[in-house]
Amino acid sequence: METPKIIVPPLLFVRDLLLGDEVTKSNRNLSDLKDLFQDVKSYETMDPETLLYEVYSYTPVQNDGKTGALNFGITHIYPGKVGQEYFMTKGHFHAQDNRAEYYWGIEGEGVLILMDRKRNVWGEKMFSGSLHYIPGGVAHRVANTGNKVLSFAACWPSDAGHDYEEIAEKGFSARLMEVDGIPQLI
Ligand code: PAN
Ligand code: ZN
Repeated sequence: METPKIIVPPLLFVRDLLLGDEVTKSNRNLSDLKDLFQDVKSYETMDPETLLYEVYSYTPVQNDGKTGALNFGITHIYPGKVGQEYFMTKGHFHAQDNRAEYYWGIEGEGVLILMDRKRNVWGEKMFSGSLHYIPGGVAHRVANTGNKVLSFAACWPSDAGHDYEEIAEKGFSARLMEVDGIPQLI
């Protein structure tokens, strides 16, 4: 047996930041969500380089068919709208349909938009401390309904994979729009 040691973990989760040498970051601009917003005229008046969200991820095991590992990520969605539709993530099903996920709110305000395979849609409010269990077979997208950054964390199986195609083709069957100042799924 080796001498037992106590180490500083290689990952830090401080407020809305995920820090560590193996943390990767990806950005999504307005141009990455082309055709996902309803109001095409408003979309075309906006700078395609507008930053919508950034994702910090820790993926200790790559998706090489191994099961049992977990990924962790933090997403920051900036406030804003395209027409009356709130800035949101692309949204996806998991490629392995029975893989579930947890999301939890860190700061800011938003709505987690969920859609099952029968295209039934529902939403859950997100705020600091909200915890969301996303079952397998349920597509998930988050919209920022506030006027500051919405941050949330996520934990999902490393072999879940992301299937963006169905959402790119058919979208969700409801959109989160501001109507008379109130977020509504329509
Ligand atoms: C999250 C999402 C992240 C960005 O880590 O990937 O919030 O959303 P999109 O992937 O829909 O652009 C997750 O759900 N992982 O499975
Ligand atoms: Zn997911």
